[in-house]
Amino acid sequence: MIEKTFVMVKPDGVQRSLIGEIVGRLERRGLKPVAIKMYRMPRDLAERFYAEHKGKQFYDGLINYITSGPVVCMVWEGEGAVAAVRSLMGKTNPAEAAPGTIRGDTALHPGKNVIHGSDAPASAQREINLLFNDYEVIDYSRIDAEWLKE
Ligand code: D4T
Repeated sequence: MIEKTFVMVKPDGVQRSLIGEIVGRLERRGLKPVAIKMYRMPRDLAERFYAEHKGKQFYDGLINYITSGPVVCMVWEGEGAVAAVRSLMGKTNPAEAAPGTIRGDTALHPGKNVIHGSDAPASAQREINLLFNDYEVIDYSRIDAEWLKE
């Protein structure tokens, strides 16, 4: 099924010049970008974004980190896009992420793990709605569409 998923290059990814690397890997997989913007997350939005983690031991650090600098917010579309991005990202703890994954190749610590990607279609929709207006998510077809499906 064609899905949309929310992807964010976190502040460490921006500071470490990994935006191009990450966008390149998603493009190469065959996913299509339908929204991209650089953004500085205000604290109240970060708290809504990570509401499910409130009360956990890493929560305060997580909110400080995600608001500490610009992030790149994106929506990517494609067949099974949610799972495709999760597999490209690798495990949350980069120490356990497989080599070849974004985290496995670029990160060392779960508190600085470079990228976020939605974990299910429902959370993707929630996150897209938090970060984008309808008119910022573009509906278009790309010339390679026929070559990405059977
Ligand atoms: P995100 O949501 O950032 O894509 O990460 P994941 O989906 O892979 O992981 P998550 O929701 O379980 O965790 C959210 C966020 O919290 C940070 N974190 C997590 C941390 O700093 N220490 C920890 O022990 C855990 C579990 C990393 C990602």
